[in-house]
Amino acid sequence: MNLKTVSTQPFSDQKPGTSGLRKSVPDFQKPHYLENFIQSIFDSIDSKDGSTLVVGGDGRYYNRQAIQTILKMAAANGFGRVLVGCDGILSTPAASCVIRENQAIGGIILSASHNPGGPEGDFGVKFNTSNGGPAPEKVTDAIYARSKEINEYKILEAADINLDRVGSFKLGTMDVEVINSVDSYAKLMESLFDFPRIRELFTSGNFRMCMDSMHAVTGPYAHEILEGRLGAPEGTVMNGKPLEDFGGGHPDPNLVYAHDLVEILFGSDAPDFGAASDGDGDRNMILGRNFFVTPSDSLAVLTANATLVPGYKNGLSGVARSMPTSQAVDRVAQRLGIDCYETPTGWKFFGNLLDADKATLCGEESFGTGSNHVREKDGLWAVFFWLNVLAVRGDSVEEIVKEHWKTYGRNYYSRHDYEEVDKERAMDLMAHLRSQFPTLPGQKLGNYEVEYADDFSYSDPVDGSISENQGLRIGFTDGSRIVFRLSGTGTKGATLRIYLESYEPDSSKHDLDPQEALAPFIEIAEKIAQIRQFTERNEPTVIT
Ligand code: VG1
Ligand code: CO
Repeated sequence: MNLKTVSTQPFSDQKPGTSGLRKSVPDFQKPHYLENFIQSIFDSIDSKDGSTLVVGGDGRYYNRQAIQTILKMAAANGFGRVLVGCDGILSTPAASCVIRENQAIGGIILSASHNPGGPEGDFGVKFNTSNGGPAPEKVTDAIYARSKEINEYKILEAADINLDRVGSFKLGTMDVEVINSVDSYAKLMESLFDFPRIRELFTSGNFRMCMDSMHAVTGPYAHEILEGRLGAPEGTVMNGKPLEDFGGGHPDPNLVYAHDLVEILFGSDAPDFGAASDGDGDRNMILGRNFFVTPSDSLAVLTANATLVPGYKNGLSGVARSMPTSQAVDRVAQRLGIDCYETPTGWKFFGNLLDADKATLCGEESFGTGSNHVREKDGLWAVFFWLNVLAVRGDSVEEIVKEHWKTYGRNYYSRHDYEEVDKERAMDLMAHLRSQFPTLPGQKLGNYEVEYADDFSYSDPVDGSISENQGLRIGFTDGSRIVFRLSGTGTKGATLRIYLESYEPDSSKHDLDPQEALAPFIEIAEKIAQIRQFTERNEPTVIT
C-alpha cells in the first residue's frame, strides 16, 4: 500500500451548477478530471482528519469506478471512516439520512439525477455537508476556486474494495464500511408515517398502486418498503432494478419521460394511485386514476393535510418553495398562519431554513418535495406522504385535489422547456427580455397589466447571503406570472425554462386544460421574449 501524490493541471470547467458538477461520462473519464474535482472538495473541508464521509450513487455507468477512486483518495486525505452503500447504491435522500445519522462530515453523491446515463450519457458529483444537505454556494464557490488552481492530488495505491456485500474493510488506516443501502432510510420513513394504516390500505383489496422506479435508484427502496414492509402486492413496483443506462430512458418522472406509468394510470382498469421517481430518487411524480397532480399542487395539498400524518401531526413551522414554483402553497400557508419562503431554484437554498426550523416542508415545481426529515428533496417520502393521506381520508387523489382547488382556488401552472438551444442565442434572449424591464411595469399586455418585472435576487434570512440573477420574473396585477430561467443542470448547449402561472378562484372554471387556461400568457411570453426567433424552435421540447 502506497500513498501517492499525483501532479495535475487544473480544468477550467469544474463550476458546480444547480446540483453539483454534471458532465458527460467521457468528460469525467479524462485523465485526472474526477480526481481533481474530488481533491478540490476535500481541500474545502476543514478538520477532515479522522472524520466520517458517506459515499454512494444512483448506480449509473461509471458509479462503481468513481467510488473506488474516491475511497482511495479519502484514505490518502486522512478521513477516518467511509460509509458506502452496498453495490455503490445510495439514493440522494438516503445519503442525506446516513450523513445525519452518523454525524458524518459530509457525503459525496454520484449522480446526474434525471439526465440519461450510459457510456455516452451523463455523470455527476454532488457534495453534501454535515447537515446532510447540498453544499451551499459559499462552499461550491470555494470548491470551484480550488479546482482552478489545483496542481496535485493524493491517492492510495491499493486493491479495489468489494462493494457487492455488506462488510468492513481497511484502506491504509481508514475504515470502509459497506452498508445496507435501504435500512436507515426505511426506518426513518417508518418513524414518520403510519405504516400499519397504509398496510391496511394495501391489504384491503380495494386499493391498487403502481410505482415506476424507472430503472433507477429507488428500485431497491421501493421493493423493500412498499412490497416488503407495507404489504403491497409484488409487481406494485415496476422497472425496479437499477440499470447503468436506466434501460436507455430518461429517468425523469414527468408525463413525457414516465410514459409507461402514464399509459397505465390513464388506461382502462387503471390503479388508484401511481408514482414515479428520478435517477437519484429525490424527485416524484404523483398520479391518480386518470389524473395528474402538478408538483406545485402536490406541495400545497401535503401542506394542507400535514397534520393527518404522524410525523407532522403537531403542525408545520413554515413552508418554502422555489421562486418558479406556483403560489398554491402560499395560500395554504396564509390560512394556516405560517410563514412561506420563496427561494432560488435548487435544494441548497432550503438548507438554512430547515436547519433554523423556519420551514418544515419545502418544494419545487420540478417534481421535488421534501421536509426537515433530511436535507434533500425526497421522492419516496412524497409517495408515502400521499399514501398516508389517502389511507386516512379514504378519498381518491382526484377528489382530494379538486376539493383543495375549491377551498383555495386553482393555480394553473405549466413549464415549457427548450432543450439544447444555442447558448449565445439563449443568453441573447434573456438580455433582450431584461432590456425591456424598465418600461414593462404599467404596460398592458393582452388583457393583463404588468405589475413588476425583475431579476430575482434572494437574501437568505438566516445567514444574510445574497444570490443574484436567479431568474427573470414578470408579474401581473391579478397575480399571474411568467418566469424565464436558464437551467443549471444541462450538459449540452442551454436549456431555457419558461414557467407560466395564473390563478382561478372560480371553481366552475377549474376543469380547463392548463395549456388552454394559460394560452394568453404563452402568447405574451412569445411576444416579449421572441422565443421562436431566438431559439430557432417552433415549440418547446418538453411541456410539464
Ligand atoms: C433542475 C430543477 C431544479 C432542481 C435541479 C436538481 O435545475 O429545475 O428545481 O433542484 O434540477 O434536481 P435546473 O437548473 O436545470 O432548472 V435533481 O433531481 O437534478 O438533483
Ligand atoms: Co434528482
